[in-house]
Amino acid sequence: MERGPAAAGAGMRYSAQPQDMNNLEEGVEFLPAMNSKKMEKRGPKRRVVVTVVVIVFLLISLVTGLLVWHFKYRNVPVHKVFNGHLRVLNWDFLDAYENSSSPDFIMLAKKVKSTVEEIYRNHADIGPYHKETAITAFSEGSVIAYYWSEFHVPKYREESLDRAMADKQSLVQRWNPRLRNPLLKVESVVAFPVDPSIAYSARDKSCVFALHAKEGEITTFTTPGFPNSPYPNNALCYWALRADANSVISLTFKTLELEQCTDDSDYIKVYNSLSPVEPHALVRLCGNYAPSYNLTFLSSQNVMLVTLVTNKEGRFPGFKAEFFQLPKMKVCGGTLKGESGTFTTPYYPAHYPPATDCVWNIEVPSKKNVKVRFNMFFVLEPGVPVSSCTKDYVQINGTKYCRERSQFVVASTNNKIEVRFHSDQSYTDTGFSAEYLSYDSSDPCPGKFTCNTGRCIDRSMRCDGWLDCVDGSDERSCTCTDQQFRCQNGWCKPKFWVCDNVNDCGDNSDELQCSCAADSFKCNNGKCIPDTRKCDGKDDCGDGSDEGSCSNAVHTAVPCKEHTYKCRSGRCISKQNPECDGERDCEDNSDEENCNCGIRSYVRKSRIVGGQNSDVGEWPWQVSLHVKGQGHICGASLVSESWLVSAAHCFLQLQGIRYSDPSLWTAYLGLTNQGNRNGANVQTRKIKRIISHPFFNDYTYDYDIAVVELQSPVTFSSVVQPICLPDATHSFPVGKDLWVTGWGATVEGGSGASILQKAEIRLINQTVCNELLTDQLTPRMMCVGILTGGVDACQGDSGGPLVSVEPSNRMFLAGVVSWGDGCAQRNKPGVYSRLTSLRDWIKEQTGL
Ligand code: 4AZ
Repeated sequence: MERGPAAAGAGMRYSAQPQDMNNLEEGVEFLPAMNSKKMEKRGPKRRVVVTVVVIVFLLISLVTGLLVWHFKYRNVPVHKVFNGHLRVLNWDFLDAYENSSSPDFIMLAKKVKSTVEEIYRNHADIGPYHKETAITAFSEGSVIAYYWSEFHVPKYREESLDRAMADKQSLVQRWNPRLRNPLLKVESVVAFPVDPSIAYSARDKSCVFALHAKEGEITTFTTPGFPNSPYPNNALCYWALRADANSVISLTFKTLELEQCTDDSDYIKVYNSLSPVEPHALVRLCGNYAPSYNLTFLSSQNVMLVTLVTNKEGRFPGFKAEFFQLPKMKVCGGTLKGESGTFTTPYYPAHYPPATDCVWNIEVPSKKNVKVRFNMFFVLEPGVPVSSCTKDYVQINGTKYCRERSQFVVASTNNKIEVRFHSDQSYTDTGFSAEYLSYDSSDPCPGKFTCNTGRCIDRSMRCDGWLDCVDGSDERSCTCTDQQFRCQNGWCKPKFWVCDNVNDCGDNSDELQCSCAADSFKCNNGKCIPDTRKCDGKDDCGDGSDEGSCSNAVHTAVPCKEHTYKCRSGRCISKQNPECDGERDCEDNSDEENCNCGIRSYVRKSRIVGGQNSDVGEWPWQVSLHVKGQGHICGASLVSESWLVSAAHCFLQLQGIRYSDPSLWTAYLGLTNQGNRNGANVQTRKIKRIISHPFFNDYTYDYDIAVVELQSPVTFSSVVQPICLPDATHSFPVGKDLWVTGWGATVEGGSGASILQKAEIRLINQTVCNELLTDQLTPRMMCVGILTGGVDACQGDSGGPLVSVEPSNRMFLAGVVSWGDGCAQRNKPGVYSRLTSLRDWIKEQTGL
């Protein structure tokens, strides 16, 4: 807008120009035109002069152009910094070398510096461009010196400098005839280019720390100000860690909370060297990690460097880390004999050290065969092509294994097997935990089914519809039972998976018979409507699903129906599940209010695979309700600072005890392990009020819901967060995977778990489930489970959350654990109170 008048002004000035020129023409007297005849008369002499002048002029222009190009473009100096290290052979290490201001350090640094400068001088591609070198540290062996060197090199010489610096043959000490015995004998000079911004700030000593491990002690260090104030912005911090000679360092980050990872976010890098060079980087960390995530790293020598690089914004707590020294590992691997046994990568589950090679020679009794089962396998390194294992790997019978893998088995056809492990200089992972077993070649899995991969699985898993063998061999050549549906590709799947909107067969044949005609739309409730009625602003399905996910839908007001979302203003919008999805759908933004819920604080979860133990902070809304003298009785979900949602049946009078009396109960929040109720992050609250639904029927368990008010509000933290309550119109489609959590019995009739358990289960069609559960379902209930059995909630899980991860990644409370016909039995899914049917009552009671 501001450019308008100026442009108009400019236009006016230009349009005035012809007029001005006319004015000028009036007063200007032109010289008389040259006479061509006169020119000719002056003859060839004049022509030669003109030609010479023109040629000279052209030559001057050419030279000037070349000079400008040379100085401005070709000769433009590039600023380059290299980090490196070298070994001094004829020198002994002194403790004083750990202190860069000690006279001993300064003296040796001077000598090393002049040796490095001499090496550079002797190389035509390096010497002329060298500006400065500084020695930053020394470590044992005899003496290893760490340095950085700065160069100013013209652009066209940059490549040859890079090549010379990367070539170990060129960075060698030349024999100098003047100095028969050089003062310092150096070898293994290596250098790597670094980002100049990192190298430069190393000169600022305000965030540089040097620490030496003390024998038998753990040394702790933190980011500046941790935990009371955030670490500084625009900072570069260095922690040089050292241990005694012949020791290695074990470093563990106890807590780590940095800015969420993006390309230019704050990060920590740990190096297996005192030089921050990429080929020696062990790990790059950003974001936050669950406390149970293993963040222990091992060095291969007695030094390590931790760097923190921060950008100009953000306030994050930082880290607390500890390290100690260990004797250097002498051998890795060995001979393993016997029927069976276990072995792991060094220091498992800590990250294995870099530059390590181990060989295990396994031998079981003759006449038997041997197989190795990897129960955990994390050998993941960034930058490795998908189809190969070029860096760290495990090798058996000539095949290399790397990356993250779920349980796998490698078998041998005789009684011996050799397992090799290799880690290179950079980036390490947690490694593997494996067992070896001898087996009879005629019966590799006694009492079990043998997958084609060699893995043994329970016989009950054969032909149950689930792919338990990674190659699917447990589901091949099956005869489908009465309760199974035969897919077109021959697989057998439980009949209840048919028409559940999930392609269970793989060829979609379980979803075909139930699809609507070609020009019609299938609603989430199974109803078919003509395509033309989709996204027309009217709820034609009856569940609003035809008006959800309408691309570019303008959420103009539509007539309010049972399944349309009502904004606070009273207007209804056609979008399905608009609450807290990050988009403003209501004019008054009421769909995005009160959305501080359903998000976990920890982004990186622990990599416990196969197990059902939860991580600390994984379900921060999970509450454990205890009764005095009886321990954990029921679960509940935190929905605000002061309110919980639980099941009404938890508060029934039983054996003369009035469980509806609030004074009997204590709520534990932020709890994962029942044995750790006094943990620092656990919050304990007494109960002020218990309000059970007035229609709760203790025979049918209809309306099995209660809201519980805490005596004082909790403080939200990394392990205490509320879950989102869905709107009454929220749709959870049949077939959706949901999570149930609790400390209930792990087998029917068994005892409760001490670690919070989690299970992923599916929402089952209401009609199908009502048939399975002999007509016991009411509209306030829903069935969720795995119909083949084995995964379910159980006694003690009651009152606890059933949550759904929505497309926005926010989690919503879909149900409350209520009842079931036993636990985890085939075709007997668990029954949950349906949150959406009870939502209005929750609002009436709590205002939420
Ligand atoms: C119970 O007794 C209970 N299988 C809770 C859930 C289920 C069964 C029993 C579902 O609290």
